[in-house]
Amino acid sequence: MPPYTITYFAVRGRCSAAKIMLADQSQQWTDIVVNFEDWMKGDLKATCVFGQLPKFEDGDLALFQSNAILRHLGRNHGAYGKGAKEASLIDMMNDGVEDLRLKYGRLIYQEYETGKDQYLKDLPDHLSKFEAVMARNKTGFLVGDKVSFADYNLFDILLNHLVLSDCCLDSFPSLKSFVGKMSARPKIKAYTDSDEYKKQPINGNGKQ
Ligand code: GTS
Repeated sequence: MPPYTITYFAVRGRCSAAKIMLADQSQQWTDIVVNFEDWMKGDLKATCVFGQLPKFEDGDLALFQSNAILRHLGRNHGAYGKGAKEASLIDMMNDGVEDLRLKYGRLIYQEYETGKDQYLKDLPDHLSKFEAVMARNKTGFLVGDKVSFADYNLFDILLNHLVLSDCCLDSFPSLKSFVGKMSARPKIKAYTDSDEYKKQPINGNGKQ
């Protein structure tokens, strides 16, 4: 039995970064896929701490909140920096990814038809912050010289943005190189090439 279980809807959504991380760290997990009709019955929702998925189980530990899940995996698999300072910087960068993910989610779920042009105009300003950190660090990772959970999270949200606009990284050489190198990591490539990954839509409303 794999040690981890992930309960979520049939989308990549907020689980994709964790799954990419698990694949890259040679970990296995069991997926429990919840369909919307079952979710609407409310029984599972009532058991979720914040009434939402994803739910992540590591043995008898049940976790909610996708970023708490990433942090847990960072601790379990040595992807949380070397020492307290790096860990704090990784937290900071992951919070920056969360800010971008929230903006992306607002576009996808609330403003896709009316807000896409403006979103793409504003995007370089957001990406430039990550570009600066990545360029300054020079290791190909956000913090330190080893991949962290924040890198997997950034990688995942950048993949979503490349679907939104395939040229969005053209002015950001460090981010473009980061995505190229992360995509080429053999276990990530095997996972993102898999039917399991490809068959799932990025978002629940089919917009991307
Ligand atoms: N902050 C939470 C996290 O990061 O895990 C947000 C979780 C969340 O928004 N879950 C949505 C949900 O459960 C699904 S998704 O947005 O991740 O696709 N929605 C159903 C509901 O009843 O709220």
